Amino acid sequence: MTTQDERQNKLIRPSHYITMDDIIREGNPTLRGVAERVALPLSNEDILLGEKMIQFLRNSQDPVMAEKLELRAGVGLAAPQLDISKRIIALLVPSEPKFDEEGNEVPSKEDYALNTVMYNARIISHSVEEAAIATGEGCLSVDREVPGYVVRHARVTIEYYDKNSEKKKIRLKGFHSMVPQHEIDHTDGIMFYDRIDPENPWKMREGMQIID
Ligand code: SB7
Ligand code: NI
Repeated sequence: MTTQDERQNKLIRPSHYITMDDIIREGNPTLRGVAERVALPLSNEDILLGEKMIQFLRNSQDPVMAEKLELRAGVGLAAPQLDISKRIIALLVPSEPKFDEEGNEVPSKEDYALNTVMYNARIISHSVEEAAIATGEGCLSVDREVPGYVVRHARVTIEYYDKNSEKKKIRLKGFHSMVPQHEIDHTDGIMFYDRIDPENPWKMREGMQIID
């Protein structure tokens, strides 16, 4: 038996890199629980866990590190996926690739549209308009493909606390709003496929924006 604190202490050891072995898979009841808000101001343990989660995402997007550690690429991670039932999410979304006059990609490493750990994040308002990613979604806790539009809000305003325990508000649209919605869902025990129409997974809904 290990307690949540013991698991968290293992994850935040200086020498530890989060890998796929630390990520729990569907079937584990923690993924279906509603996670607890974290205490404010943040504890050092919760700050360090956020840093480890961002480091995991950075490694997962680095071809060399990803191969070495056998990581699946990810743009987001939620603490419940680490069997830590706390409202902590990490987001690392690369910027749109830029191109020069000849159409060649301008390499812009370490350039992120979203690079944040959010504590106690909640959607305080959202559009009536819905949106879905054209190709559907996947999840690091789901080792199979589940096809279909994952119906979400097109635009959201999120309130959260940052790593300095400061209250922040951010408005997001497009793909940038899909990732935190996927992660906030994890803190509420919701899986992406809960938002796919079981009758007709690729059914186009009235007014739904398709993000490609
Ligand atoms: C597609 C992928 C993600 C979010 C939104 C659209 C993140 C996948 C990685 N995760 O499983 C994080 O929970
Ligand atoms: Ni996920």
